[in-house]
Amino acid sequence: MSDFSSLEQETLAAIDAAADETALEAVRIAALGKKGTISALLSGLGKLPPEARKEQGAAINLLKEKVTAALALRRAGLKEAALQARLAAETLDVTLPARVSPLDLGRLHPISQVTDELAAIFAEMGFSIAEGPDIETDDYNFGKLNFPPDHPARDMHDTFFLAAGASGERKVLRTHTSPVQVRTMLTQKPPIRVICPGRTYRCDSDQTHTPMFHQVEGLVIDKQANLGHLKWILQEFCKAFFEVADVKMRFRPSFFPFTEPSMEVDIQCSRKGGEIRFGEGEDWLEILGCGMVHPNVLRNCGLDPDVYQGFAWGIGIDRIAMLKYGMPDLRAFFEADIRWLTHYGFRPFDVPTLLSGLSN
Ligand code: 2NL
Repeated sequence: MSDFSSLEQETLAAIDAAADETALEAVRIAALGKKGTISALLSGLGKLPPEARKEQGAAINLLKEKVTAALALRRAGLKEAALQARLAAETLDVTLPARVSPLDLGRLHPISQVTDELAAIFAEMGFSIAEGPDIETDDYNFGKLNFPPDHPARDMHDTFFLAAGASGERKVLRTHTSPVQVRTMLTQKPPIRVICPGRTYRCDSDQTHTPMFHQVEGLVIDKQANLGHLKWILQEFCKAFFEVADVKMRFRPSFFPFTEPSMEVDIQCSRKGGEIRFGEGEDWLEILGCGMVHPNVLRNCGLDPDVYQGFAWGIGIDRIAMLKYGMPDLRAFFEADIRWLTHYGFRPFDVPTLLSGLSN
């Protein structure tokens, strides 16, 4: 009589050692598959004499039953272990606080916020927004705006000049947003009411100047546009922007090549304990420049100064943002420090409107 005990031991050991259902299936095929060890024994039975066949047949069948039972047991064990592992891995602690969404974490830069506030204020007064390229021609940035060829603002110290192109034309990084208004006058028929917010560049860097800064300029062109309208618009703007019921303003004569007359505007404020407040107090703070568009500028932009007149103004966005939101250091605006942005930034869905409030 043959002894199948070593085959039995090996097969049962392999069943025990199978780490997962795939490995177990391989063991099953090696023993009970068509070419498996036990199947081979069974198909060898036919060659034996009848007595031996009966005896061996019974022994092989017993082995087969043991192996089949061991396979079933191990398979059930592996299934249960896999289920337990999945349950452990997919456990969800419903008592944990909800994850903070990116919408709650993200912040708008104060410059974006203030630009949106300006858009809301001037949209209410019927202005549209115009934009233009940061890289401008010398003519749009200076020439059309009545800068004499030797004007100091064209000097290397203020203007970033780009290398001359094939035509010999030397472009500049715009030093103000006025070229956007030039483009507007050249392409649109009056009446014109636009504001032009955007980046501007001057080769200047210290505590209160950065080489890139932001400006918003406004332009109104019509047959009767006059200084009375300008004063009213700026008054309404200051009240809306600084969110105060009333504000005193002071217009001082000044000079810009592109306006005549030209004025600088101060607004009333109080300075107590290092804090600036608007709409109260006896101090003055300069916030913008303005004037009637120079007839040469109108002419340069295709408008007849005997038919049309207009006014314009320019404000530094960074500066009024610092004033309104009490940010003491201009340079922090451009340092991309997430702690600063978390402190001074604005929630993206708190869209400023005059109805819901600009800044709350
Ligand atoms: C300032 C002064 C100003 C303008 C900008 C302007 C534009 C055109 C024609 C006439 Cl196309 N004027 N813009 C006018 C007066 C002042 O800005 O100190 N800004 C910070």
